Amino acid sequence: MPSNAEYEPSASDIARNQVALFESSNGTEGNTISGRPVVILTMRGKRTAKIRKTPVMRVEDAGRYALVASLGGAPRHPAWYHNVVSHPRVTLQDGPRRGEYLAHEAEGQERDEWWKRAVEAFPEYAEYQRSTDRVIPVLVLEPVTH
Ligand code: F42
Repeated sequence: MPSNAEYEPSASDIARNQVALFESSNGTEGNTISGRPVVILTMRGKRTAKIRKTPVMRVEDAGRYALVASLGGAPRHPAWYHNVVSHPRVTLQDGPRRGEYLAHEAEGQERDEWWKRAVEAFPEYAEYQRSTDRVIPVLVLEPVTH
C-alpha cells in the first residue's frame, strides 16, 4: 500500500495509544488486550484516503487473518470496516512482521469457519454478537505475494 499519504491517528485514545506503543516497540509491547494477542491493521480511509491504523484481535490460520468488525457489539460497523471494504489492499503487522494482504468479506461456510476461530482467539466476540442485531462482519486477509 502506498505510504505517501498522510497518517491520521484514530479518534479512539485507546486504539491510538495502542498503535503507537505497538509500532514504537516493533510489536514487542502493546501487542495484547485482556491477555489476548493483538495485531495492527493499516489501511486507506474510505472518504479521506488518509492512512488509518487500528488494533484488532489476532485471528490467524495458515498465514491468513480475519478482521472481526465487532466494535464491542455496537449497533454500527466501525469506520475501519468501511475503509477496508473500499480499499481492500491493507498492511497488517503481527509482532515484528508486516505483510501486505487483500481483504474480502467472508460469507456462509467460510464465515462460519472464521467465526469459530475468532471466538477461540477472543471469546468476547460471542458476547458482542449476542448483544446486537447487527451481523458482525468478518473480513479475511489473503497474503499478497507480489
Ligand atoms: N475493534 C473491532 O472492531 N474489532 C477488534 O477485534 C478490535 C480489537 C481491539 C484491540 C485493541 C484495541 O485497543 C482496540 C480494539 N478494537 C477492536 C477497537 C478498534 O481499534 C477501534 O477503536 C474501534 O473499532 C472503532 O474504530 P473506528 O474505525 O470506528 O475508528 C474511530 C474510533 C475513528 O477513528 N473514527 C474517525 C473519526 O474521525 O470519527 C474516522 C476514522 C476513519 O477511518 N474515517 C474514514 C476516512 O476516510 O478516513 C471514513 C470512514 C467512513 O465510514 O466513511
